[in-house]
Amino acid sequence: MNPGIQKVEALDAGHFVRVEWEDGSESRYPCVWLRDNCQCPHCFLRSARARRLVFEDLDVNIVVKEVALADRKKISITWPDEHASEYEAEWLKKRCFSEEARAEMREDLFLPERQYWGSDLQLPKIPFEEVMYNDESAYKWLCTLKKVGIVLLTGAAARQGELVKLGHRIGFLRLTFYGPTWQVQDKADANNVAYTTGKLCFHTDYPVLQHPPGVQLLHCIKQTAAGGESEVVDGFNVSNELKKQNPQAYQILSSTAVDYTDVGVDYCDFAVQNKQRIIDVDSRGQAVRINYNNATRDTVFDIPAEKVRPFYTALKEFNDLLNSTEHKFTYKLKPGDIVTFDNWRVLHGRQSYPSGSEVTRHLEGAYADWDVVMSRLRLLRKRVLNRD
Ligand code: OGA
Ligand code: NM2
Ligand code: ZN
Ligand code: ZN
Repeated sequence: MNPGIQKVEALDAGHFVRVEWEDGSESRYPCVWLRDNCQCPHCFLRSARARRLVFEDLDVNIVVKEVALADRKKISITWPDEHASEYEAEWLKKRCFSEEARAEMREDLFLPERQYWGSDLQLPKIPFEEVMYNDESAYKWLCTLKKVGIVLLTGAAARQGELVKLGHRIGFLRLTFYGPTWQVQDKADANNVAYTTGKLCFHTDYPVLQHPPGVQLLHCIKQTAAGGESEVVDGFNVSNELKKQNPQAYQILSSTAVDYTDVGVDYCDFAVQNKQRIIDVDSRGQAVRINYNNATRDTVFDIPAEKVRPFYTALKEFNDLLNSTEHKFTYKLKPGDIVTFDNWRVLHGRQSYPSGSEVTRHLEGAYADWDVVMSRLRLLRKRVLNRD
């Protein structure tokens, strides 16, 4: 685990430091980076684990004056102005610039692994109580949420307030115009189609926000006897499929900015507008976020008229794939169930159910941001695996 250093030397007229490890492998560190990341109390504030050095004071052409092996666990550098820096072997090893080392660090920090699924989904389930009181279970919950995109927590009380508790377990919930938590039930003069008894076709929540909520929590408090089934589909899996089957449709959906609108009153009054691509892709063309809610897609559509029908054709292709029996997974929430899912990846829907004078179905919902969820995941991992 703890690597030792065999040899250290300056290379390239002092612009690089080469470290030779005890196992014979080597790492090369650019000197500007080494100077920038000096860990001495003058350059680095330990209590904040942050850089004190201001960029104005960094010479981007700096070279080492002297580099030496302090012992097998540490190197020391003297800079031209006599400033002295020390770097520990383990610290250096983690920050090696090789392709493999960077990939390893990336995986460690961001857990990018995805497990794609379709109608064959084995819906992961964990008891709510375990997640609340056991760190290993909470860690498992968040890892699965990241990798698979959906986890069902079972056995919560069938009353309001459980999501607030879950929010405290993570850190905090995301406040939106619909309130800190919100009640999904049939409402008179509903300010959102979710608050009716109607069918909701596959959607992600809140694409009208510039930064849509990363994680959604839906707690079933009351469930109707007839109808009201839930549906989910892996949006990243379907996007990959669309890219293969219909690259032109994929191109259109990953490049067209769609207008979204949401106007009304709830937590406070609101008039929200935004533009989102339905399939958001990264620089390598991989889908990283689905932004699709047919209900809040604006009547305003800011694209040239001749591009409109091709857009609808592309969206129809995507929507058909979402609904294909091999991709979608259907289940029905029971009182006490809390479904937690990646709202950037998993599209969800519900079947309609009969309306009546009484409330026959009630879910409490809430959102969390991925920043908060991933932060908790890293801290739980540290505690559970006893690392760092
Ligand atoms: C929602 C929603 C699902 C359901 O409120 O956004 O998708 O089962 N609800 O009612
Ligand atoms: N609710 C469920 O995009 C949306 O309007 C999603 C949000 C009302 C909080 C629905
Ligand atoms: Zn320093
Ligand atoms: Zn929804």
